[in-house]
Amino acid sequence: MNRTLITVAPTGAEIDKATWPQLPTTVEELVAEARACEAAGAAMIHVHIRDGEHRPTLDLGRLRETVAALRENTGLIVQLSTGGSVHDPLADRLKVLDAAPDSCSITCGTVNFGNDVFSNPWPFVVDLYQRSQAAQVVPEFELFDLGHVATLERLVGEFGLPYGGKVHADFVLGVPGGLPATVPALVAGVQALPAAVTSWSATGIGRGHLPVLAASLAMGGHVRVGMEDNVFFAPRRPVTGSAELAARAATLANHLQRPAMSPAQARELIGLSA
Ligand code: KMH
Ligand code: ZN
Repeated sequence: MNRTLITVAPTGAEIDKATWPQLPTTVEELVAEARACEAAGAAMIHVHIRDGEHRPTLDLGRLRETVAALRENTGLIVQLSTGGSVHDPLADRLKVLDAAPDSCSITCGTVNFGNDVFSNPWPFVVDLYQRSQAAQVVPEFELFDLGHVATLERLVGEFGLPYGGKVHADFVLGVPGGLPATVPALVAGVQALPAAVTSWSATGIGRGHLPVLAASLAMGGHVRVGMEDNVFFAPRRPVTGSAELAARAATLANHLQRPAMSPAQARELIGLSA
């Protein structure tokens, strides 16, 4: 059966805990949210962590503790963000791999990020990619713009396949500065994907969340949901958490006869089964 990988991104680096108290920022809150999302149909978790004041951090000890807690309490594939926040130094972002996750995000280029810049210069992307190969961590290539698709093709062409032999990409649409969260933008991105890509998913930030979710499912893609990308379940109705977003994605996937895949099936999809 043609199944759907649901990835949940419950925290991110941009949403403020004071405004959104349902945002999971402690290890305990993250584990509870992860368990609820797994029960709802998620198979992978994209993780950003926060410090004791709920601010984004890349503290290695905290990252290791988080990976261990998620592995102990869930069956989810644990993907650590190497994107961090726009303020994180590149050197700290490289060190994320030392926390030995199953998977890591690799963003394939620099992009304006609202009033900030999310910096991913080519030499950094190459360094991070080669480190992921050496550390045997399966990357997910984050694509915010069409140029990132071209960079992904160059990366795999020059440096070979990722650890595990599969190429899984994720469109993050709707960041001010990148591709918009619209169906035509998703179609353009998917049409530009290099042949090396073996699976792709998509998420739309904010209002474009549902059109991107539905289009991705209809096009045979996979989906990412969660408070990193979307804090409203409907207009003027804040989410209670990421689990209801995962549940809605699973319901829609069922309707399209592409039910959610298990973590074991997702491992096979992205090259983690070996
Ligand atoms: N927080 C953004 C600046 C990733 O996780 O790899 C970067 C981001 C991408 O969220
Ligand atoms: Zn992220």
